[in-house]
Amino acid sequence: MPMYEYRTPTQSPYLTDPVLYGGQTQGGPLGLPGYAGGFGVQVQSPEDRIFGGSISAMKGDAFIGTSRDGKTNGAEAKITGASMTGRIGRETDPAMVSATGTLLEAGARAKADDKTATVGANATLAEISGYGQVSSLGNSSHDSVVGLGGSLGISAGTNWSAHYGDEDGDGYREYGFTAGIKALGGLELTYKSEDPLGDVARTVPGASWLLGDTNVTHGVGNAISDAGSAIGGAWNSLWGGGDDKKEAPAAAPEPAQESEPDLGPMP
Ligand SMILES: [Ca+2]
Repeated sequence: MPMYEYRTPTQSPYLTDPVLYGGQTQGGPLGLPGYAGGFGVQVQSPEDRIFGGSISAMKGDAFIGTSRDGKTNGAEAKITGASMTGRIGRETDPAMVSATGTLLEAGARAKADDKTATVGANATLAEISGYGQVSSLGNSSHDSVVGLGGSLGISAGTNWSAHYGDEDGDGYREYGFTAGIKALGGLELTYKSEDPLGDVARTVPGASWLLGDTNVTHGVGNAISDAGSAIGGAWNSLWGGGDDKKEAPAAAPEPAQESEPDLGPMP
């Protein structure tokens, strides 16, 4: 990946973005080639800390194809005058709250990585926003996350996301969405669940007791996968794979041998 980067030397565990970068990229879920470039400073705490946050100043980032870190495909352009975020709790903790202050920001995006796909655009002169979520991630095969965000300020925009990542790494993906819209203030709603079909079913009285710990979505997904395999297998045998052709001649002589003893006792 021929990428030019000027990075400020640091011994800190906090992630410091380079002052200037740019060049060709390759990667993401689709393995697309691309270009990325940017400037500015961002200091961000590691995501596994309970108390975290970030500070950005005079920061711009843009990519088309694949992002600089090689994890995202699509396109995004974003410029931030100044931004500061504080966070208590992590993504997989039972509760997480964050607060952000932003001055002069504009951005647009249509992108997807292995966990989330997002389209949206926003422009901000000055804004304060907050977000809170409760999560049962890491407890069962049908965990869910519900989040609510609000903002107030001279800003406008909308962002829509689809979620399909496995944040708690238990083998069950969390499917869901984030919908956000704002004009001089706004709201953002997040819902993610390892079992969205089961969540709907569990609203029926008594269904929760019947279903117990069953993940309905995973079962339906497996059924679709099994049906796909069966169709694939039938398709292969119709067109005769190498193994099927060997079996057919071996099976054919059997009825002929069986018919001879039948004819014997007749006369
Ligand atoms: Ca999961």
